[in-house]
Amino acid sequence: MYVVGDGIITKDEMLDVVSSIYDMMGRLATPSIDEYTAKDHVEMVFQRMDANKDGVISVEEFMDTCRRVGY
Ligand SMILES: [Ca+2]
Repeated sequence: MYVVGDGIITKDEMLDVVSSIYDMMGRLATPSIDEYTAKDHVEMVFQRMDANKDGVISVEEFMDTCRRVGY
């Protein structure tokens, strides 16, 4: 997992991260996961992580979410 240098994560960056996670998991898990599902998941996760609803995930919001969900 990476955190970008500007200290915030945009939805596009989140999609990159989640897509690569899904790529990894897709080889390990069933059923196969397609890009549409990854995008849906990004929307869901993004809304959940963006605590102050400013449309980007700050490092603090990111770390809070990681602590909550345990990854
Ligand atoms: Ca935010």
